[in-house]
Amino acid sequence: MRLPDQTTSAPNGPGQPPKAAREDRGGQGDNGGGSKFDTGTITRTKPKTQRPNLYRVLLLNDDYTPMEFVVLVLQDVFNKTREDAMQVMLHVHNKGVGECGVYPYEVAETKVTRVMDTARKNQHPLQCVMEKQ
Ligand code: TYC
Repeated sequence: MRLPDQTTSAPNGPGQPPKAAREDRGGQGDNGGGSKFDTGTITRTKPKTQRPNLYRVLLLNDDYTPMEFVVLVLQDVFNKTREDAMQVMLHVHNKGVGECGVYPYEVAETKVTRVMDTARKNQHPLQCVMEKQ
């Protein structure tokens, strides 16, 4: 014989999501009983590893932007040496796309904006994009 259990028979209050939806989806805590002392605060027992969301900033090739302009942008915006800037520029020129660096979201966004603004001001069609790593 099957007795009614707490989990399935507990009524949901008005406007409350189903009980399962109110609890930690991770299921690691031991406070899921919902006693009258339940504060609704869920304590994670297993520390979650925090990784920053990193974004690759990529430069795209085109037929019109002067090589020297790209090298100067790589030095100025991405703090590359002239030699490294030349190497990245030639890589983009030959392969079509190349990585300028990997950064947290807001840093990557600022660099993309700086490249695009500088290119537009100088009337070059240079394109710079970011993608989640
Ligand atoms: N292909 C360009 C030229 O021949 C040079 C260039 C390199 C343009 C890299 C854009 O991201 C770029 N002048």
